[in-house]
Amino acid sequence: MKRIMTVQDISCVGKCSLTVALPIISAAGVEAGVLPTAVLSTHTAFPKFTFCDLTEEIQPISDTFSELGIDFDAIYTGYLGSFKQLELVSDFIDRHGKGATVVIDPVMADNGKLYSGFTPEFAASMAKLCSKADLIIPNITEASFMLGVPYNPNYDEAYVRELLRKLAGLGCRCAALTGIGFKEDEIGVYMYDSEKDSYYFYANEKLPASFHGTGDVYASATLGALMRGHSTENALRIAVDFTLECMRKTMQDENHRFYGVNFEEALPYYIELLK
Ligand code: PXL
Repeated sequence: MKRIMTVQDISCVGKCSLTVALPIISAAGVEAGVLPTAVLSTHTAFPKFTFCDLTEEIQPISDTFSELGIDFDAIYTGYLGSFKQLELVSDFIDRHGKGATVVIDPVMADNGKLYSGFTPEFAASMAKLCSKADLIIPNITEASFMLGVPYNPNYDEAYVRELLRKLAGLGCRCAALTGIGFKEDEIGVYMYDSEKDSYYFYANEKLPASFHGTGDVYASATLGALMRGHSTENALRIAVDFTLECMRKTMQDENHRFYGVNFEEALPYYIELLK
């Protein structure tokens, strides 16, 4: 069985980061190790939240893994809360990621705006971490902040390709932009593989709603599919279809909450997609 390590926060309620990554990666039949970077009462889109920083734990945990010879088939990073954490995670990848697939989801912004607590300087540092990745999965807002270019929601295909080449210029092997569509009713992913010098675009239906946590669902589902042996292209496609199904399930639930998606009800579909 493959074993991965995912580095991100625990938000106790809010269906994002680790509470999404763990069940999805487990459902893929992959052992999910976790390195929690912080404990929050909820994610930061709630009007009030607690934040317990776990930065001090990262180095001793990493040292202990080194002493025990524990390594991983993949390292997947999500929400990281500080410059110090970026440094420590970079070191963690160097020490424990030899031969591993490194997936970085530079969680920090959406819809043209940084999430609470993030700055453009942090985005520039996250861009440096991205040089270590086999695959990065930003949305177009995160990509724009990392590259220091204005957010342009009225993109065309040429613009997306240019942005992807610039992202690959950060040093990662593959860069994928999420939330991309060229028609009103489509949304999906556009990827550039710098080794093959090839592009891949896949979109499915765009629903008239948006939910928190779908980026984390998307990245986790991609990682699970990669670990199950799917190509980067197939993994990105499976994650689009699964995320859409999660949103459908949420919309069918008339009592759905305002945060998070009903990914739990779509896990059987994910397992089918992975076959
Ligand atoms: O879903 C991304 C995410 C993860 N973790 C925390 C967040 C967010 C988005 O706001 O606040 C703590």
